[in-house]
Amino acid sequence: MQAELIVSAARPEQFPKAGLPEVALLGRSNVGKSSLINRLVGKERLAFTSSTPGCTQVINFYRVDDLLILVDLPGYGYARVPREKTVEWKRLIEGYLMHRPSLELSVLLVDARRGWMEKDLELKRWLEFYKRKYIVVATKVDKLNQKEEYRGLAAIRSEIPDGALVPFSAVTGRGVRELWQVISKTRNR
Ligand SMILES: Nc1nc2c(ncn2[C@@H]2O[C@H](COP(=O)(O)OP(=O)(O)OP(=O)(O)O)[C@@H](O)[C@H]2O)c(=O)[nH]1
Ligand SMILES: [Mg+2]
Repeated sequence: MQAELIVSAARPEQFPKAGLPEVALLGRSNVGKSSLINRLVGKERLAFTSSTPGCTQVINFYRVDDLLILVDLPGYGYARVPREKTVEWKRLIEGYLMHRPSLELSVLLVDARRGWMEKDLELKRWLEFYKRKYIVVATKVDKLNQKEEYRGLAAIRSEIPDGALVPFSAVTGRGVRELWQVISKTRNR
């Protein structure tokens, strides 16, 4: 699989020309968006990851095999980001989510241990309101034992209309194949 960064956009004016179908990764800071991208394409250091939340502050567009573009959006819900940054973030993200014609699917990442937080639900309602197609991925499932996982996934599922949820781990690779299947299915519809 070939994957490369095409552009890092700090403002909507810097988005690349819309072309290939795009799949956007959304979720709180530190939930594992960049790690998921790396695992999906099988490259350890394509997207920059960090244990410090708020690491990705721009929208990164990664082209995969001349087939589609994975879009790594900056995470939300990080309290130490100053207020004016939050406003900028909203303009950047909403500018992308509302107006991007090539956006085919949003992947909403939720930490399997924490479940839904208010900001996640806000974003989920927002996607539903604007009729954007999305799927939910529960991240970091490797950190849970069987019982915790069962409970965690059930709690996340309870908020999804059709109950479709992909349990994922960037550490073990669990969910990679299933996520690719979901992505190609939406694309062929
Ligand atoms: N155990 C475990 N750790 C993970 C997993 N995915 C990510 N992490 C860790 O969680 C931290 C954050 O991961 P990132 O991929 O940088 O998170 P992000 O959502 O891109 O964060 P922002 O760019 O700040 O929005 C890093 O320390 C990762 O190593 C996972 O599946 N399992
Ligand atoms: Mg990131």
